[in-house]
Amino acid sequence: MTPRRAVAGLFLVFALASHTRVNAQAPGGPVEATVADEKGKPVEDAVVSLMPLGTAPAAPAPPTAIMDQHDKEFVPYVLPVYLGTRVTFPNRDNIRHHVYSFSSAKKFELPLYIGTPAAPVVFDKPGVVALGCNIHDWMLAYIYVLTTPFFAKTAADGKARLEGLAPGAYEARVWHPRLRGETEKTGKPVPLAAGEAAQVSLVVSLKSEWRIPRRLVDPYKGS
Ligand SMILES: [Cu+2]
Repeated sequence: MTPRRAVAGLFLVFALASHTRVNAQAPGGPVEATVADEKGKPVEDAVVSLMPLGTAPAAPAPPTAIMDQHDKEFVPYVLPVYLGTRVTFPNRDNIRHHVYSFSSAKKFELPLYIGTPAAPVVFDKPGVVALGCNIHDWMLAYIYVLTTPFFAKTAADGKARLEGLAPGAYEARVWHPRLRGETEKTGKPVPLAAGEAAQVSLVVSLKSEWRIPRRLVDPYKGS
């Protein structure tokens, strides 16, 4: 074999080896999730998560997320985050807000401020954190802290899409601010094969809406 052929042969072996390796790591999914209520109406702002049933995935580096305050509302209404996420609370209004939570998953307070508080708030306990503002009673939002990095929030059509998953066995769960019952009991198995999409439909029972209508308490908001 000439040296040139040997080099070409080596390259081919290397290319085949790396190709095989890529195949072995081909991701599963995407997973298309649909959330509806008992009447079949799509549910927006539901958090669909996938709990790995086998070996736990490598934990990602502590992520960051943003909970805005804009036009005297929290944006978004529901913010799902992975355990350990650092969340900043920028105030985009030219008036002051006073953000607080009494939830056991994270009790904290950001006293009256304008702009962005210097230190983010770290969400290091799983569960539901209900946010409020001391000045504006109607301001309400939720940070939902998950123990899995695989989650997505449903849009107005009740659909959420999860990507970048390793093949394996998962359990799909759903959470919503008005969910009746426990998220742990919403579980549905989702087997995920390499390179194959999967679908999961989740039906939830929701409590009725209890938010204070802003127009009743905000003198500056049109009737
Ligand atoms: Cu406020």
